Amino acid sequence: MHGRESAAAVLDANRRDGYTIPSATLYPFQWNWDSAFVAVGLAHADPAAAKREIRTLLDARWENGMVPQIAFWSDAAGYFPGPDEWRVGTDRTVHADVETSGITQPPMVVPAAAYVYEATGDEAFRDSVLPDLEAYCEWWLRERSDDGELVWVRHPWATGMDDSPAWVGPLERFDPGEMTYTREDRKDSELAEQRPTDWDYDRYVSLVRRGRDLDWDETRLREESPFVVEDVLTNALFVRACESVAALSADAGDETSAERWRAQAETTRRALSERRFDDDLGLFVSYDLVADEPLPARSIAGLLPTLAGAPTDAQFARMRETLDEFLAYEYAAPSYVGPEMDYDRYWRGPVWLNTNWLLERGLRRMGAETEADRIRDDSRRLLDREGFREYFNPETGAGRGSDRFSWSAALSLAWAA
Ligand code: 9YW
Repeated sequence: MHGRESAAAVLDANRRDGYTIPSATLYPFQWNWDSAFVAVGLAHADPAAAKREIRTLLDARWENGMVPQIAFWSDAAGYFPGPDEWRVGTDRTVHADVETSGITQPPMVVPAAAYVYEATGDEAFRDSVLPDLEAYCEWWLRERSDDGELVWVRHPWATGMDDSPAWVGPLERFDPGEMTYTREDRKDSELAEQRPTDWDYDRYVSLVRRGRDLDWDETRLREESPFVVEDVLTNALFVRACESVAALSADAGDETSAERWRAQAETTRRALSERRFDDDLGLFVSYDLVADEPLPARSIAGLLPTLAGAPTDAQFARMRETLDEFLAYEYAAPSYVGPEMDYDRYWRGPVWLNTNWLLERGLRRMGAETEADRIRDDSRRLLDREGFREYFNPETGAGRGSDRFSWSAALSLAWAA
């Protein structure tokens, strides 16, 4: 049985001082969008913990507005890549002195904070987080957009879908050279086949070292980084982030701000629809700003602009055919469908519950209730069968990656609600 009590027990065990680590065996610090999904799961079950989760993450926000991918609230000696590798220092954060990584993750924290506010109606919480959420959205536009419409990222880890086949093109373009380091995530040799390859990992580490060599200067990184990508999932969540800041601002009585963020959501939504839909593949595709070309791939990320209400009716009709390919598996929805699909390896095919949760919401927004129900039901079946695993084989349902994974436990609570 993997019911409410066991989900709560996993989250309690993974909880530290005001935040929840993704996995005790693998990721022992605070991760950005992991905390956002944890807060969603806790919004009804333990609202005080949900609010703290978001507040603690925002306490790691940089002065320029970026909310980092990792906040190293506890001693990170021996962890790779830890603060010595990122070399960010503690001067960049605005609320707390904490070491962080030098990249961000998809801005799920903004809609998650709005979700927690809707569940609790706690105006003090709203007023405490809104300035940070707005600063984060400002940062995306100021530092990460060439045109004020779509935003870009500069590391596969920042997409949350590290080894997605969509990133092979840009990663192939550069040679990381001889890389010396020890991977933390493959210490357990049984897991080696379920995690990114060394070819990928060398490039992740090389991009970290390039970032720190440029002292995380966004302007220079935009010019010099070999990986600068407009990721469709990040942009879909950016639309949701802008909509959320608009809703919170309106609720707080700031109609000027609300109007501004509503307009920005509309601008990014339209850009996604007009510029990032691939009619051959029948979904949205990311864009490589260095090579100036699209990155065609049947990644689940390409279905998630539904979250932003981005597809036109004609686009969504075409997407339904592609969606059928994702629903053709025993357990929907695989993270990737295509020639390099690998049922057991990370973001190359396994089902993940956070992307399922997002896809379910996206499909409901588009009125596709039957398909949305299927995603929810398959997620529940996986949880019943295997418990709170990190990801799952889409054909056999077998649990993969680490166990007692926080967002899997948290989202099981959301699905039980
Ligand atoms: C990293 C923590 C993170 C997730 C990502 C997943 C993996 C590696 O683990 O990334 O160091 O960020 O791809 O989505 O947030 O669970």
